[in-house]
Amino acid sequence: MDCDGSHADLDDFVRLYVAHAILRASTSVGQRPLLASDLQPGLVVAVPRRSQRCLEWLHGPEGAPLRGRAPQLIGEVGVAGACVLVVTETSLVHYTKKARKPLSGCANAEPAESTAGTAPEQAYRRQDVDEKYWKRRYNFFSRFDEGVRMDPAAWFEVTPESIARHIADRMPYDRVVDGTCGVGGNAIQFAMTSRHVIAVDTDAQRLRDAEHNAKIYGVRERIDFVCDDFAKFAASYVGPAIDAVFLSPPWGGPSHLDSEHFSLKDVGCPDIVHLFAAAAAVAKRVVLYLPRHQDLHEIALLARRHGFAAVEVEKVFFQHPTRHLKLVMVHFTPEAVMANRSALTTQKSVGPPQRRRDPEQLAWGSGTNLLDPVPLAGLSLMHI
Ligand code: MGP
Repeated sequence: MDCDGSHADLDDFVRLYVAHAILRASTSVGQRPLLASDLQPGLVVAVPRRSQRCLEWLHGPEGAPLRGRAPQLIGEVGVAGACVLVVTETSLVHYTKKARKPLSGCANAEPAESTAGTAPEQAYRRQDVDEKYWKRRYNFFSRFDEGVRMDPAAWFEVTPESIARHIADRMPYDRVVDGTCGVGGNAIQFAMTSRHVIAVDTDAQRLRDAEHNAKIYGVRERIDFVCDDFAKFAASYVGPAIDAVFLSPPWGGPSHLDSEHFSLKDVGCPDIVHLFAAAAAVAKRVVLYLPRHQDLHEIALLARRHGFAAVEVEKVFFQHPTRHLKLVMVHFTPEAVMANRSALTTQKSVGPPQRRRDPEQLAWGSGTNLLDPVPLAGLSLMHI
């Protein structure tokens, strides 16, 4: 299988192995959400069933799932195609505490203007910030005390530095776009491993905060900040090829955990499906940062809609205070079909950034092609 985004061989594989699963799924009654917490590392074939209304929402009223084929409708319910989910687990042991001294590898770090935000409206009063998040401030930014700027949403939205580092380690490409930059937690780490980062956000103030934070980390010059809606940015993009797009959209705040599962439809603005479509149109790799209780059937639908026959669902765990699933990352990449048998479960220690990392050292190990499959570890609806 080549990695040019065409999944013809894998399509055959999927058809061969799951045709009867689709048949059985189409006749089974109802379907529970498919949650990462129910899945062990390995291969899972997701065969989602959805109502016509839901399929239209995901695919548009004309409906074009499965590359031009209409969903098989059984009454009002359609089987919208199968997708291989390569389930991996990463356990992060993170030592992102207060950084002790300036980064040794970032001699060009520009002095940030001052401490904790400088402008009076940016200065934090500890009592204004939820205690739970305040305690985690060095987890969010190990250099917090050097003047890192946050805003009210950033306290619950920003990607903790250890996770942002891990994501960047996995995406050491020439040109990476962070389509939902916020105050820069991810963009800064991408700039440590990629040659060029484009950080997009609709909020000009958040971008200014991100730029300020990037100066603290000494990576300002490797990031272009663009104030725009990501979908518009992607539609009009004319620059050099983008290797990967990272999207960490809003999930609706901390209350997203109140519901049993998270649907991409739970957030009206921005429309996550729309953002994803824009990203998939401009890059062959898209990585989505999603809540731990995301319904993965929707991910299967999205993948099939955009021609990805396989995606990697990475369950990210924190080890402290007890091991718990923090979130899921979904890698829609041609490399997702390359399952490295020995790396489905990874434990990784992540400390504060020392220096810009060498992209050559970071390429994610490629492994066994799914066309030489390992025994299937599980299935959303039934074992095959
Ligand atoms: P969480 O799911 O709200 O759990 O956030 P919490 O309370 O940190 O869980 P605990 O059990 O570990 O205490 C987990 C991580 O998800 C956060 O650190 C953020 O990086 C990210 N996150 C949380 N929210 C609410 C959002 C969001 O709305 N958008 C994005 N992009 N990320 C979020």
